[in-house]
Amino acid sequence: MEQILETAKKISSMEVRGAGRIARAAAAALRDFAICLHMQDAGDFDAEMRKAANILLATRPTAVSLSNAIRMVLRYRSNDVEEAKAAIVSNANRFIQNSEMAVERIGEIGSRRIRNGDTILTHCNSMAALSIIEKASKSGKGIKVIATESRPRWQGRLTIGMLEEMGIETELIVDSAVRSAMNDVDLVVVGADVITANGSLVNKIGTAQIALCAHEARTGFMVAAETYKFSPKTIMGELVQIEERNPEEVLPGISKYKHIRVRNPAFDVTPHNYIDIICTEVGTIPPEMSYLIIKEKLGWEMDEAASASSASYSHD
Ligand code: RI2
Repeated sequence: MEQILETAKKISSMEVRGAGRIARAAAAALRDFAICLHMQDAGDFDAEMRKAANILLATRPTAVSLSNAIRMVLRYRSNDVEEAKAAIVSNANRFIQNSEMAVERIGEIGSRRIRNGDTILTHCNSMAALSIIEKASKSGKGIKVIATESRPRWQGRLTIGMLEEMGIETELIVDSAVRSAMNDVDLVVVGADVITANGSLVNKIGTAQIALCAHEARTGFMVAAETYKFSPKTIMGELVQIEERNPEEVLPGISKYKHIRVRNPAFDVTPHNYIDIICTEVGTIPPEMSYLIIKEKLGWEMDEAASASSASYSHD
């Protein structure tokens, strides 16, 4: 269980971060854990795998990519430990490969909506959003990017590092400069932690105010989201839990204040009517079609979504 705890620590401390990356890290950790488990009894094996899954699930409560990845990896039915292991290894490898391919494909599809000379605003550090920007630039379109700092974890600094590598002209702004920058923006492109059944977006804190500004300025707002970022649980009416992180991330040394409370929600909710398009690996969709992605692409049955709504995780 040591490797699982190690991966869990990296995910909760955000050493490994980004909804896609954490999903792939969890899939790889479960695969490696299964390979190392030496047990004869299938029931004991299942119980250990469930325990490992629950540890990983508890790390970042908002990102549905994590629970979707874990459910895909642990989709097996066998009373034979070796057969179960083989299924887990193959499921995990397939998930990781598909996830990487999805990011590439999103880049190809989404970049078609970017025109030569466009200025793109992006928030936080999303591999899916950056894939779109990179593909647009590589296809010869002269583009400029405005990147937000993304307080309190400064993921914008990761983004500008990557844009620097790509050779793309970039401006870094503080999060609160978004409205004054918006008049120069042609398209906002952001990633996703969760897309709900009604097409709303849960993404890095600050995304909702960017969407509001874009809406008011009549600027397009595109979301880059692999299909495993869509939440089956929301079909059953469940609300997305917003992760509240350690206040120290916002105000180091907070304990010296007696009357000050710091809130540190990691994500916010952007209503679907502020989103023009969601770019997935199976094509661009209006947010209103999110329900169909959950039903048809993720292939979740209603009873499965219902059981995922219960407090504890369980595999097939
Ligand atoms: P990709 C990140 O969350 C950001 O909110 C980003 O928009 C989202 O994951 C998707 O990232 P965090 O881990 O999967 O920084 O597109 O809290 O890389």
